[in-house]
Amino acid sequence: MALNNRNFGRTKAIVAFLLVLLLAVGLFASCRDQQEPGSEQLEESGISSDLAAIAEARGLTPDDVSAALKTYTPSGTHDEYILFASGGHAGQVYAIGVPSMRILKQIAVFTPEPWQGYGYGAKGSMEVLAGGYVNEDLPLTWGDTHHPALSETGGEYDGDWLFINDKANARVAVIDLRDFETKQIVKNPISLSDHGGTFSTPDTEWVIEGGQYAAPLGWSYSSIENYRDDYRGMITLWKFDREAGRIRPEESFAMELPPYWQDLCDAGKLVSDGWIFCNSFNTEMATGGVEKGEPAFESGASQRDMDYLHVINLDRAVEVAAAGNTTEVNGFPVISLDTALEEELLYFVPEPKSPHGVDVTPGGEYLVISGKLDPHTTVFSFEKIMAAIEAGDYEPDEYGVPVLNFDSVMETQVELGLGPLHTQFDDKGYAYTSLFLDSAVARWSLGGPYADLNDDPDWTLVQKTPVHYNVGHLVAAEGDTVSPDGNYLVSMNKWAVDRFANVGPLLPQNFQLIDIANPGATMQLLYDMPIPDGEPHYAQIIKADKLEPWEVYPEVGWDPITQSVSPHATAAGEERIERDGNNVEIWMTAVRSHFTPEHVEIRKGDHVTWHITNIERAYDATHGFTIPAYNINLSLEPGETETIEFEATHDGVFSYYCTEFCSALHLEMTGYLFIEPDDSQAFSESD
Ligand code: RUQ
Ligand code: CUA
Repeated sequence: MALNNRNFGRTKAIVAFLLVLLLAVGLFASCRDQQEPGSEQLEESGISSDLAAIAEARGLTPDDVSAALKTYTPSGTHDEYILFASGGHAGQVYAIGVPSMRILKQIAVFTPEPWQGYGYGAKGSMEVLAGGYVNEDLPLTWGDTHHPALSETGGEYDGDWLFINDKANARVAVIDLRDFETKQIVKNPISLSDHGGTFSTPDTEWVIEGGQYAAPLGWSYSSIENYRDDYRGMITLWKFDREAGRIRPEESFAMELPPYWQDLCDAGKLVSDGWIFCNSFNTEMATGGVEKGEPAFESGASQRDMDYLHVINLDRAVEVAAAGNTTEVNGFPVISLDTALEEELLYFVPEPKSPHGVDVTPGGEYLVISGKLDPHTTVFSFEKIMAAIEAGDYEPDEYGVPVLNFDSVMETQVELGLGPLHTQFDDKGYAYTSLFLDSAVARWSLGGPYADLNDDPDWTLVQKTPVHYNVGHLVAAEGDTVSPDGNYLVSMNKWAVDRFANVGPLLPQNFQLIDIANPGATMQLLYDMPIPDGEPHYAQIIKADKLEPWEVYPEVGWDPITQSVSPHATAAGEERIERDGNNVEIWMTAVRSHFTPEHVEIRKGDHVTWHITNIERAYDATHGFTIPAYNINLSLEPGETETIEFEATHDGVFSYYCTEFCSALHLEMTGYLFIEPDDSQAFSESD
């Protein structure tokens, strides 16, 4: 059979390729430190002169060739990991294969996206987007995505859900990893600004959204003169209902915090499960006004040597909220700062100096915090924090929040370099910290329970690798779980400068893949990947085999928002058009290569409700559907039913057609929408 022949041919090709690989890896391992093109060594060792010639012709060093061998992913083979990366102010999320660094999908989240039919008429997606509006009069068509969080079970990514925040408007989105589509956007009811989100608790009961720029809670107004009294920070805990696949705003709550600018958060895990950690900057409470001769925020917010890590007792906060010990802001339950103090929910730990990331070690024992203006990374001990709380080893700050004694809770400080930001972990007792000002990634060894996992001295910088340039976040494989994998690290660089061909003054971002598998070897830079979109903030990398997305929707007539069969599912032969006064309802099917019906006749002024079912069951047999002039474009994946609703405000003849090249007769997959004038005016005059 043809299939078997093809498989046999492929097996032969793979065997041959592996042989070449083995030879090449062995050869290049022996000349690892050579930086000059390696063709002579290649030929001396008697290996294929073809490969040597290619390397020479392309000017490749042995390191280059080994990087190519480690990342090359032959056609038809799949990546070991999937990276979910924020698309920054493009408002989207990227799914990227690792180690190939091939873009697999851009998932539309806060920004309408026509290929996926997201926000161009499909009713479900329009409602998802509208769910995140601050105000119906001010539709939002973008977001600033920062931190994607995979759902977890027992502290391990489970591959079911993905969450992400919108810093610009303080919103949180829920993406279903069965179909990689956004199902829900919730607007934060008390804040217009967030940053410390999203982070998942170890069993995804709660999705964390920490605030950023303090303001009066509930989107209200107060003059900047009243900053200390009226402006506040916040943290919001969104309850996630796994069965429904939705955040439950009615079971969620927030906590009022002092008007420091809360920054990154992380959930405790294992020994620290049930606690949340968020750092902050601008504990100076600088209020800006450089144009009035006041110190600019950048200097005003950088005066103090210490800012505050917020240590929040989540388990107890949940009880306090459940007991109704809250006040309502914009209809949303908020634990007031007074209540948080009475109930002993909130403590501060001094942290140097204008910190950015807070990262909890895999076992939950330590919190790693880097001060942007301090060359050290500071490690705090959860055990020592608990002991200091127990012993009452603290002094109140201006708002009465207990500030623990720094020396009592600090485990150690490790000098890493300039501008340390974020930290990730591997399976061999190392931490990896991004150094923004150095444009480097530092590998350093952990101590405590991690000490025996490697031979390096505890809490010590081991190695630095330059990256290009201005690294923000970095992400390691399964790096936020209780059992990181190591293997790969991606450095998410804000600047690309000279790394790619010049495409004009707006440059792509640069993701750099780094091999961290071998603790004895230097970290090896493997691949530069341009991201032609918003600034990369955070990402998470999951083992690909944990994801089980559908190939086609489970049944024909599937509504991807409810994830069940739509009441408007239409089978072949059931297509029809019904009129009730000015309301016209259409049930249409799509299959290669026609829509049924092909003529839709309505009148100007009609209200149109139009259901389309893709009745295909074949993998990848997606159809599109567009109506000119009405800003409508759908993507109908196999089995999917979509509904559009619009007012026929303009008459004319509109040829709707399939926007996915689905078949040889794709161009014929079309039809006419006739909108008859209510009088004899033509389309151009019908306004
Ligand atoms: S950010 S580059 Cu997480 Cu929003 Cu640090
Ligand atoms: Cu269906 Cu093209």
